[in-house]
Amino acid sequence: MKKRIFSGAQPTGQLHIGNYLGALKNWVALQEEYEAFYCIVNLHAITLPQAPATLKKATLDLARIYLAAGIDPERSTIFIQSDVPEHAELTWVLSCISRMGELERMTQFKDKGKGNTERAGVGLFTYPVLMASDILLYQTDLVPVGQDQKQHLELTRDLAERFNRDFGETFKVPEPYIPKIGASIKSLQDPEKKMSKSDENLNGSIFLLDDPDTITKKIKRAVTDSGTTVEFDETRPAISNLLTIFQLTTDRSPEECVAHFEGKGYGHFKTELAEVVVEFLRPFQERVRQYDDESLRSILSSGAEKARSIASETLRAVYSKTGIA
Ligand code: ATP
Ligand code: LTN
Repeated sequence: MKKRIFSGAQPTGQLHIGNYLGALKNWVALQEEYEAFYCIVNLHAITLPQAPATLKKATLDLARIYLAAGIDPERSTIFIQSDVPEHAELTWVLSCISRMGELERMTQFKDKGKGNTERAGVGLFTYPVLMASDILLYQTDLVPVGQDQKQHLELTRDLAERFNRDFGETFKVPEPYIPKIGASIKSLQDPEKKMSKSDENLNGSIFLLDDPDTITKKIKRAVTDSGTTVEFDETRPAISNLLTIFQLTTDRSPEECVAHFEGKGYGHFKTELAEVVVEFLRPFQERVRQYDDESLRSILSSGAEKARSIASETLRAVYSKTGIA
């Protein structure tokens, strides 16, 4: 039996190169070896306000992006979270064994709630419990995510262990898969912050669907550190971040990248990086246009059916162990 992986992204905003290098790229690579479930987490999306029509469109567009990135629907299951009602149902049960204190410690809640707990939505607070349900319903072995999701993964493991201890062995306790390089791509405008879909400064992110001109402008405008050499250097986070993007989009070793730019300055480096990123995204952008809504709907509907057959079995076990059914 193949081991199982589960991951998801929210249909909010536009996907950026950080989402791709930190997560999607690994989803594609891992589907060879694992039985994979890739979810479009629309229920997570509404933890912050979304315009209904925009959310609907973004949900289908994200399926298009999964496919264009190389997720093969013949091999992996792609589905929309709300098509499998078990996700919301298990969330209720798990929220009854979650503690206020542990959810209060989640840094994403503090960041996205902007520190104002009085006004933050309850859904934003319980967001990690829904994420734990996503993962645990599929008896997942491995969860490929970026660095920002590590804490949510730890909570998921704690909830699985607590439930197993209190009600008997029910859930597999999943492991995170966080890449060594690229797990936290930084904003081009502020290398102290991660590249984020919700960043108001659009110049900080290279979106997967940005046109060549926009990509080139954003890279040319990217902040750099003092110093002139193109090297990985912890004290120069801006250049290190750009070099990481170069490394991952050209599939070279760090040493090769540094050697390649020896004796060259920031200007030369940025010009070449822009060319590389444009060419890297070009075939992806061509593929995105290939999927019509009809074929997407058909892929998502078979995905939901497959997902549901597994999720319902886990939920049945949970209801039986807790005395609900
Ligand atoms: P936001 O960027 O607004 O914080 P998000 O992280 O909630 O959005 P999702 O689309 O749900 O965005 O994330 C999809 C995946 O991309 C997750 O696994 C997440 O860890 C990863 N990811 C997000 N930002 C980065 C980044 N800057 N570098 C590497 N991986 C990232
Ligand atoms: N919280 C994640 C998205 C997400 C997810 C999941 C990732 C929701 N459910 C289950 C992995 C497994 C984020 O990236 N913002």
